[in-house]
Amino acid sequence: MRTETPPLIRLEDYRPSDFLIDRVDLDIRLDPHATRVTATLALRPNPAGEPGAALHLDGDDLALVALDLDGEPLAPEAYAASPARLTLHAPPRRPFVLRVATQVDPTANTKLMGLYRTEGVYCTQCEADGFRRITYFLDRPDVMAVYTTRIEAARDEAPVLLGNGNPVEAGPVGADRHYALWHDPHPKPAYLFAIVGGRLGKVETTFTTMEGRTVACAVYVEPGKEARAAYALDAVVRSMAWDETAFGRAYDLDVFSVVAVSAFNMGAMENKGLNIFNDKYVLASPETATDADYAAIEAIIAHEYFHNWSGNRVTCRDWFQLCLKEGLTVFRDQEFSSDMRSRPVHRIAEVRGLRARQFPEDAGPLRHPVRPTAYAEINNFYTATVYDKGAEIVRMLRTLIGAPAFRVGMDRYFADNDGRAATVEDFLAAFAAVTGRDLAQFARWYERPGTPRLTARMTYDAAAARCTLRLSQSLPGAGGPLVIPVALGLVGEAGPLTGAACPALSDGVAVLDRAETELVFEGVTERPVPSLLRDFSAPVRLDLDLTDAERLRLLARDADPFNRWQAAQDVALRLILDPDAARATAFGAALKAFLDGEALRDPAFAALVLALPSEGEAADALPAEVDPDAIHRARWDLRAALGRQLRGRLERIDAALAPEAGAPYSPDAAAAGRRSLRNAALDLIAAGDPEAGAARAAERLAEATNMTDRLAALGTLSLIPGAAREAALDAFAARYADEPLVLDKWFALQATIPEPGTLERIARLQRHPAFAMTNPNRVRALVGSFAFGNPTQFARADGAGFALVGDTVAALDSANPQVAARLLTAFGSWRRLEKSRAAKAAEILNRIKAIPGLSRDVADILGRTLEGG
Ligand code: B3K
Ligand code: ZN
Repeated sequence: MRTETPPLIRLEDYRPSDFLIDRVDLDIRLDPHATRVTATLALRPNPAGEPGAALHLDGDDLALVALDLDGEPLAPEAYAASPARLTLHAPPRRPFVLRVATQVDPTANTKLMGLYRTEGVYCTQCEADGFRRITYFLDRPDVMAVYTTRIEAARDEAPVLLGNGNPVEAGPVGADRHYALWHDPHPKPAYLFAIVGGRLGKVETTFTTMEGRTVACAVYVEPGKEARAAYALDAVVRSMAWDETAFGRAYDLDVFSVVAVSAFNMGAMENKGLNIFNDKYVLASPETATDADYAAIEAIIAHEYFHNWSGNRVTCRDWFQLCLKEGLTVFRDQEFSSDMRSRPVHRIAEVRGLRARQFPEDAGPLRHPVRPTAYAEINNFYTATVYDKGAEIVRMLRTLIGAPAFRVGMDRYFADNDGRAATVEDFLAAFAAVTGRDLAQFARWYERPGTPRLTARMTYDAAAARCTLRLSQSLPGAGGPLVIPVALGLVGEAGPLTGAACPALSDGVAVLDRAETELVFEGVTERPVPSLLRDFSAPVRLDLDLTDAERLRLLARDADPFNRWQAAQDVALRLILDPDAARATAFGAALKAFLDGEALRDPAFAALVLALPSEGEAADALPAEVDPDAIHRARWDLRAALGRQLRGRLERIDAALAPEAGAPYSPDAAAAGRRSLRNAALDLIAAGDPEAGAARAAERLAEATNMTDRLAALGTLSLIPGAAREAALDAFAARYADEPLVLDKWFALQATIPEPGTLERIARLQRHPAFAMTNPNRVRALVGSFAFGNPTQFARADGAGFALVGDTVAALDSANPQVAARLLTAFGSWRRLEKSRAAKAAEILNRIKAIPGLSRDVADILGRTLEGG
């Protein structure tokens, strides 16, 4: 048997379900190997469906144990059951009750979809199609039901029993078992179903909503780690308060729980009232988590909580509409983090993420529209395009109509669609209704794959004091021009030219909705530098022909912090792609002046200015024939030169930002910003002078009082081969031998060392007792970090890096296809590599393709990666 290309499901084929389910009563008797699930379903024909249709319930790997209809057993010829489907050939044409019993083995569930066990804790993951691995069901998001769930388990195995909604009752069952009954009054699709059972510690607090409801908020973690859940709980409360002020959204149940589990396929899941999290995004202490971990916990707690409205109360009609909940919810969590932290710094972080993940996706064989039109495996569409470009579309909409109208439109969207399974059209209709605008052309953003190019050319007429900006857009493929909001301004020698007037600008934003347009500024008294796409007002590639000196004027003088940062990035990127010592020195001089002026005023921002574009970004800027070694060398040389040139400044920063002895750690943005600049300084010093850098990093390791500083120092040291590095790595592993999440950092750091020896190191680490193929965090830390974060070694000329990742994909596929498929996406840019490396990548991809019985997940990614141009 050879793996076939899996069949496609198409948006244009959508039709309503022939049946609806109004109520679901579940009785779940937890047992490690034989969990019995009895589902009582109140069904009725859907008036919008086909009259007299057969009833097909979805299943996945299910075993039917019992079945009756309105209390009567069904004749064998009345139905057909397979692991993947339960069919009633001639169901009643009136409402009826179907009782279905199934049995599942949570311990044997390595796919981590449906009901499974991790470290003895029972938990579920149902999005996108995991509920059908628990019971036969109409497992599609437009079938929404009210759930009542009775969970029963052995008391010492699972003293804590949690379900969706509110707790109704609980009590003993015989001598050793007990039960809990949960009721969720809000109709929901099956993908939001969840239960948890286990031995768990908790931290809790209450939150009173603006509607006066008292909510019991709790975070459940492995017993003994309660103190590490405090930050997550605090983030829950801040999220609840923020959604009330920013969007007028109040929580709607008496209980809100977050549960951290050890083995989880992704970051977290927004199950109604019972969010289940990868423990990496819950557990934090100064000793075990970095500033970046704290920021990620805050953002993901907020993201899942915000889904309660954008996703749960208003859900998706079908999975093609995924961006309706994901893009919108990413936008909401970005706004939350910006309000909690520094807005410009956060915006830069968002755009770096977009460019690192979404731009390459949009330029490679896995490209797809924000709203895809066809899929073989929906779990492969939880992508940077759906999430992050989806969020950029919402942001552009706000820029176009203005923040006040945006808020009114959001209110309208929630009001009109509450309790419904909605579409992208429903979303846009709310904003069209409140603004009177026609958003049909704007909607193209959801349909057109690829990153548009925005080209800008300026002419200046000194005699007339007139400046003309010609803007044009291009995006291969049919479909007409997009609506691109371009925030912009003109910058003179001393700063923004406030006297320049352009009637086409409204609030500093021009709207480019044709192939090209011309903006004329009058009253321009000196030759300006245009500052375009301020705050990254649209997810496009900007082609703007400026000299280094002009860009450095923006760094020094622009009013827009994003474009100040962008200007330094642009100069650095050109220096990586086209090295030039004299220009590098001029760049260094500009950075000096920048640091002198304001490094200590906004350290977080200064750290971002000092961070050069990544090797991935440099590769992404090249049309083809990418040689990762050449990029690495050029970037490395530039860092070394800057490290030497800025040495004095960097030393001063290092001294000025040294923490006071005994000062307690705080994860807040200001403190994190100081650490990030001081650690960036250390890293650049080491780049310029590895010997001194190694000594200094070893010193820093010894005196570090928190994981942020310790890991940063270890990272600096990890790039300097020698005995000091190995000793430091060993000491770190010994110190954190009982801390899986910290050892993940240790795995990841070693996997990204850009040296040939890394391959051998990874082979050794795969045999380390803390490594386990059954835990996605371990696999992502070691092999994922290598595949996505070590471009020179992953794309080694001898193909050994590709082989390592390919072997892992092959070894993982039958146990956990979702994680295997995600890892395989690392090959997405293979065609753009120089020819011999591309040939090696193709060889490995074809080797995987020849494996019989590949999962649909891997076969789908593989097919598109090999076929797409
Ligand atoms: N909605 C989930 C992701 C589910 C992924 C399924 N393969 C988490 C989130 O985006 O909030
Ligand atoms: Zn989400």
